[in-house]
Amino acid sequence: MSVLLKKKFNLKNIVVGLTAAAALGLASHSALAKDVKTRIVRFGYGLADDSPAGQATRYFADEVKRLSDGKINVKTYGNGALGSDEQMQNALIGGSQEMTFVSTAPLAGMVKEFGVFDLPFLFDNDKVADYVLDGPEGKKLLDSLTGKGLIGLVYWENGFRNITNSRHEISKAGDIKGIKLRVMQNQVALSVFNGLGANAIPMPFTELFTALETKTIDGQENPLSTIQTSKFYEVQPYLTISNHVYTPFVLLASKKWWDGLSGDEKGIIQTAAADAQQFQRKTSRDAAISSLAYLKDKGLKVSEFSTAEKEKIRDALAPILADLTVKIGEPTVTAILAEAKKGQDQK
Ligand code: TK8
Repeated sequence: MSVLLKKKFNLKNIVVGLTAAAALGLASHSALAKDVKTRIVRFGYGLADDSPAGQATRYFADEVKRLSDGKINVKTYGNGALGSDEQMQNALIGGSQEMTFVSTAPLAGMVKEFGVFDLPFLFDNDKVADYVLDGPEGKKLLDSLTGKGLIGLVYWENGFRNITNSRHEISKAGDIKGIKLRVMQNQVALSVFNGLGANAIPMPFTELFTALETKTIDGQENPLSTIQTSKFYEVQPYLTISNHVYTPFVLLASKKWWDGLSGDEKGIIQTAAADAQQFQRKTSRDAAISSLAYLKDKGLKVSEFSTAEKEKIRDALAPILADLTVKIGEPTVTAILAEAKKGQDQK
């Protein structure tokens, strides 16, 4: 072999070696994993393990493990094993749990402005939701949690909500009248559904399946993937595609815990959180489609609110909107609506 050929050969080897290292993420994590201790992170959540957000939690855990050279071990506990959203929020504040994702609705008990997301028909589609949440107003809300002992890392997606019940078909806004409907625990959700004539009952998600099964309540509302993975379809024969509210999830860390992390460790958690956000949103959106097919296949009677019925809902809520705006905080409602409008105009 000539010297020239030999050189080429060696160079090729080096290039192959470097590519392999990059593919394994070696280049990136050695840079990130400078000041990293061996740690266990307890990550609890309310949904089922196979829900899109449950899958994303394991994706997040794997990313953290990879970026920390196996030093940070995120242990995941699904199905509300560590408690309801509210209980976990409090556990994070107290420092007895490190991480969770919760719906924005129960966060409104702490920062009332999060109630804005329980206003019906705020976002027209998921692109608008992403635009608003990832923009300055979404960030402002996340930052408002710091003073309460929580670090709001990023938004994940719970999704557009749809109504199920065991009483009768709901195809018109008026059909909601008298339905004992479980709602998420805040004033806005409660007022909205009572405003539509339901008998709204606030209840933690962890108690929901049993309450539906025993017919303590008639119905509930959640994204299709939750109706599938939390098995509500087993006890709820009627489904209404209403898409009335888009609920975000907030990926949270305990501030008590966070303040004790090194900069490198915080960087690892933030990088993994952002990567998992991409995965989670895609998984959630794919699931919304596959879950509808699944639920139809299970024999649910599916109805849909027409545009005219959605208009009726808007009209029915008009008289309480001013009061709700005060409850949430007028500047936030105005700012989020303006952002949603901008997001809508963005092509
Ligand atoms: C899961 C809840 C759930 C939410 C609800 O813990 O409470 O209905 O939609 O996803 O956060």
